[in-house]
Amino acid sequence: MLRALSLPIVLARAKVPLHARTLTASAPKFPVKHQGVLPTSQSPVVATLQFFNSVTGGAGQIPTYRVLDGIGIPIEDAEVPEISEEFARKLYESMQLLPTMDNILYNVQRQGKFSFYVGQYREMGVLLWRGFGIDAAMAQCFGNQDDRSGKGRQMPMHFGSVENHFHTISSPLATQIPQAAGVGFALKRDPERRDKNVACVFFGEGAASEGDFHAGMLMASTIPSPTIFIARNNGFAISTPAHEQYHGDGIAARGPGYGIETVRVDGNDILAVFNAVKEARRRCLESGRAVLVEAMTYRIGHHSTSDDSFAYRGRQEVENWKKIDNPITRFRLFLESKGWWDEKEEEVLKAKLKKDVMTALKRAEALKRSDLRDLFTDVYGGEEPWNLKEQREELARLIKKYGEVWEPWRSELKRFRDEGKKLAD
Ligand SMILES: Cc1ncc(C[n+]2csc(CCOP(=O)(O)OP(=O)(O)O)c2C)c(N)n1
Ligand SMILES: [Mg+2]
Repeated sequence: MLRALSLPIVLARAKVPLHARTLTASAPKFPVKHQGVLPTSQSPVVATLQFFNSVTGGAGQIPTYRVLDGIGIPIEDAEVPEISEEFARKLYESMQLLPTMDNILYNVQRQGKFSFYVGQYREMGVLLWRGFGIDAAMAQCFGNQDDRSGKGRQMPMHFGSVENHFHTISSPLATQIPQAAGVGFALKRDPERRDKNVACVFFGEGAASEGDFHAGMLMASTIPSPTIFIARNNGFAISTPAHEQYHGDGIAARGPGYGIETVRVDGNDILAVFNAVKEARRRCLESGRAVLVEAMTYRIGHHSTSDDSFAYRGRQEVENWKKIDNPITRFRLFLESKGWWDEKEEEVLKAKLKKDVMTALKRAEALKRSDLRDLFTDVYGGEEPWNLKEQREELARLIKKYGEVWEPWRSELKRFRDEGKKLAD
């Protein structure tokens, strides 16, 4: 460091690699008049004392990209993506499926049929779009024998799917972020997948306050790793409003600090999200580097079944948000303007989705849980470690002693496919 500082200031602009030059396109606008650059960076040398607290250098906030206005009409100069009627209808149907599931599962949890429901895990939509299926989602929530995500060992809503390339959701906030940077890097190292696949990670604006967010971004920018970071800024981390979570310009402002291409998008505008993420993916693949997308939205529901959000926000505020910028209504109005949708189809779809979800629910409810033995499998590779062996044997001993004679255990055991009989070696 000292040696670098004592070097004479180089007046000619340093030759910078192509990726560095493209990444500086979104950097702050520095004064035009400058006297060369430092020998160790592209930072222009100026005689004016100036402080910066945001990537825009005081020129205002990072803009939000939008295609549709609040009533589904493309805004001036917006580029409407070329999507077919079939594709657009599929998008709309998937958008409607998610709240249908939310409503029904929320009530089911309230009836005590499973432990917990967390409505803000919007990633279920990604899985449903990829064909995970309502049955698989229900099986996971009930933790029954058809639960391929985790054989009933995860909390409800913690999906995972090998077929759909979806890493299992985990509750500790932000742990997925550095993992994703690692996955992106691994994809790049694999000759079969290099230049074809990227990693994509979702997290809330609250999770972006964790150290793991910064570790993941730094890692992805330095390795570098083709990873798309998608921050869902829904205004709340449970009860903490966004304005108490950060002082800067949201999550997007952090991207350029890491030299990461960044875009802020209206998360309630599906066409804007579609364009932004498609372009993010293209850039990610082309440069082999990370991209950050901040999607702005508002959490209409409570955080989870353990939360009553009216303790910290007004009912009217929520009611207003349901109407303003409602992503489903906006897209529906767009479809109607194209002649791709009408009131009748809306009714038919809603009835069908409700029926599909109820059928899946009844099916999932009736199924047994996986083998109790599965509690001890798949945790580690290779031989069963001594501590798991010890715990498994103890449970087997207790079941032998109380399983038949103590009613709570007798009825509970019947809910498992093996009724706890496979526990012993
Ligand atoms: C490390 C860690 N700390 C605290 C929690 C408790 N917790 C669960 S969700 C949540 C808020 C998350 O907010 P955000 O990332 O904005 O996601 P949102 O719920 O809005 O989708 C908190 C604090 C946790 N799961 N993990
Ligand atoms: Mg949030």
